[in-house]
Amino acid sequence: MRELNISIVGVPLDYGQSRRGVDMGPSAIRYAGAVERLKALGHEVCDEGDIQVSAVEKKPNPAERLKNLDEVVEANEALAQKVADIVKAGRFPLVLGGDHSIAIGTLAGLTQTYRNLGVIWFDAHADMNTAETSPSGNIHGMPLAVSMGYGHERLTTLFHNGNFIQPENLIIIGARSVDPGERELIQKLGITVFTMHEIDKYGMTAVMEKTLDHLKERAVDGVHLSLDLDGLDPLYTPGVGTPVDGGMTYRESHLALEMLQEAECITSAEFVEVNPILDEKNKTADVAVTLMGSLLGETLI
Ligand code: Z70
Ligand code: MN
Ligand code: MN
Ligand code: MN
Repeated sequence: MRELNISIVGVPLDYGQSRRGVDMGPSAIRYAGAVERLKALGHEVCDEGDIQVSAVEKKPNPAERLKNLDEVVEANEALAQKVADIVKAGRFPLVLGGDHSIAIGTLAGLTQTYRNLGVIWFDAHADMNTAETSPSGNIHGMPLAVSMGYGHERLTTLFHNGNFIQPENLIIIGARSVDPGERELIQKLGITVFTMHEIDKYGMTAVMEKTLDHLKERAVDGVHLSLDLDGLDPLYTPGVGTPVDGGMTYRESHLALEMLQEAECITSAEFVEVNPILDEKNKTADVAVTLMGSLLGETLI
């Protein structure tokens, strides 16, 4: 097993969507024992605390197409800088959300070093809307489009060197709720998506083998795992803002992350959308921490 120097960064941001509470995700994940679990595996772990998020609770402005754009941009700029510094220090960034809009900052930070980054996106959703296609105005439904250069200028310019994620380097796993505009962009860019259909049909083992083969062919210089807890079935992770039935099981998701561990390819990760207010006894944060264990070296024997 690789022994890593891990830097944990919390992002208590809930402005990328409409339900409050996901800002408490980083606390819930820490409470579930993330640091202790990773240390027990032999990693050196530094909890670098939280990115500061504006605490102003303003009234929603219906004229605003993208909800809380200022707050989301501000937090993501700080996060991008932090992640870039962690990578430059030779450490492994482990980001705790917060809603999925924080992937904009994480990826903007990573791409300051990685020139051909691979991205594995576990999610019930495609998160590939733009301001024009979004049915909700929620920025957490947009980070993948932004990371490839599509979307509001204030979000895409976070990637200030223009080093966007290549569509060929992106793999979505677990999708089952995709909007019409997202489907169009997926087809236009030829994104690899393993929906629940492919997982059911081929099995998770084959899906992960295809994922790993694909990234190898692309000769990526790093692989980021972005894991939205709503990718799992709400039976296992009820504490998410947008639960969608028919998701990955506990066992499938653990198997997937164990296969990533065996391949020793992951260079950064984030766990997002844990909402303790909607959860049952911190179950979703507990699952997030057991998944971190599988990703970062735990074996059954
Ligand atoms: C929808 C939108 C979304 C997460 C919901 C939902 C997006 N496609 N993402 N929950 N994590 O509003 O854009
Ligand atoms: Mn809040
Ligand atoms: Mn998501
Ligand atoms: Mn989602």
